[in-house]
Amino acid sequence: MTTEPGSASTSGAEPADGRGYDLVVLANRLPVDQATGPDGKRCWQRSPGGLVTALHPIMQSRAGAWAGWHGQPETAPAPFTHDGIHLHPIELSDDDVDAYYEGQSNATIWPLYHDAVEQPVFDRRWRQAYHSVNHRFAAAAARLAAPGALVWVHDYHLQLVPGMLRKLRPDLRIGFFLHIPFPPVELFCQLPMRDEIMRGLLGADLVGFQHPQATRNFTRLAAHLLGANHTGGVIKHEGGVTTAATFPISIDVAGQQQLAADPHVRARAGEIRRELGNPRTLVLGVDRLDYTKGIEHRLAAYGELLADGRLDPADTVMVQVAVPSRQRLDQYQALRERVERTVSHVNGRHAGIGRLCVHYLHQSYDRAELAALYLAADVMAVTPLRDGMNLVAKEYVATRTDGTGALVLSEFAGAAAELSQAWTVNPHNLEALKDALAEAAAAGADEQRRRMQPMRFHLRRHDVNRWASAFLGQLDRPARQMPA
Ligand code: GDG
Repeated sequence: MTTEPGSASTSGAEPADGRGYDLVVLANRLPVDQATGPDGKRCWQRSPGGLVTALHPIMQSRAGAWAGWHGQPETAPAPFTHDGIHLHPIELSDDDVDAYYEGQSNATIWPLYHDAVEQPVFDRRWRQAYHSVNHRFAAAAARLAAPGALVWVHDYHLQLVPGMLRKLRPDLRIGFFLHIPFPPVELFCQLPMRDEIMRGLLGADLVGFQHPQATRNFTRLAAHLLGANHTGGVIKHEGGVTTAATFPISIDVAGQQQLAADPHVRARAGEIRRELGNPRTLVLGVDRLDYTKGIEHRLAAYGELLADGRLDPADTVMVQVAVPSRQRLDQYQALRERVERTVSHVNGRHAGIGRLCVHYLHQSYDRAELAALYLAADVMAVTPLRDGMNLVAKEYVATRTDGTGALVLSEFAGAAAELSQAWTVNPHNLEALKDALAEAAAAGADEQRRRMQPMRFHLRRHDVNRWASAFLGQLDRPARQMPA
């Protein structure tokens, strides 16, 4: 569904009774993107993605509001209603985008929280911007929330918000969910903002993580840095109580299965295989072009398998979708150059006329095309060096409704805790990665089904709706009912 920016239909963002909203979601981005409609006019379109899909029905039934950036460094549009959700754009200037978003969020916190697989950059100016943008979000939530409302804050961009909001509105129940890993004490302590971030997070009643290791890292840090007491995930600090718990995110499994059954998607999967010359083995990678995703490790392993003769370049093809991401940052530009060099190296050595070994696609695709790729792929290679969850792995499993397909999955993806029947691997161990890819490529349909079936069973019971209800259900519980 689309709505014109600034049109009359966008009014009514404030509740008529002026009481405020019972559920407020804060995330760096609003759940809509600006697009051009069929009539050539600018409009808003719901963003793709599980978070939006999961929260949509809950937001509608609870009279929810969502505050976030609309994606352009310019004056924020007036609040508007889209698809039954009240949207409140938060303004970011050019400098904010530079310092809060690209700097502190994506050049300091992102690499540090991912095991510092790239060197985090520290800059005082970015920290000031992070503080001031976080305050802008907290102030917006304080204005929007009804008395006693639930406020759900998302991700590493907004870690100071719970503490700031607690001061502004002590009546609220505040939840925070971190979509990325939470690092161990030794790494976190490098952060010049470490105390401020911990105090910010401890402003929440409930802090959720993707993986039990992240939850443990957080409770240990609270004790180590701030001397907080903790038992069984319940942290007591300066008169407040925060529960830390694990809520592994998931996908819209039913929606993914529907896509997998769509005749157009199935036909497209067949067409993709034909266009690739009907290979015996199609290996697929789908990632944002990010240094955490282990794309180089995967390409190196694949190249060596071709060179060793363990995979035959005449009947094996790899498709690597590398969705453009954070392109203004130096580390991402350097990664792109390295990946593109490796792709041409593998193709230069093993391709033939009219027969590539690696199809590298630095583009983004719609969900139907991705689903067709998942259906077409014999082996799905998900090899991050560190990943909060990795939804691509779950999407692949959910799409393979006939139980075929082989998932090679890094043990450093949060998803590995649930998808344990995959070929799990340490992507830093090149020989192990080569073995996992070769074994997955050689697996017969029985072996594939034996592994896929329990993973599919698990996902059907743990979809994104269950994730959202579990988090909000726990947040909604009065504090005295929290485990002591
Ligand atoms: C962060 C954490 C955590 C991919 N290409 C296209 C496209 N996608 C979709 C996939 C998938 C999503 O993007 C990627 O999610 P991931 O989980 O794999 O990775 P991050 O972007 O790094 O997400 C991660 C996640 O948050 C959720 O908590 O799992 O660990 O890093 O759904 O299908 N979507 C479209 N076009 C594409 O070309 N529309």
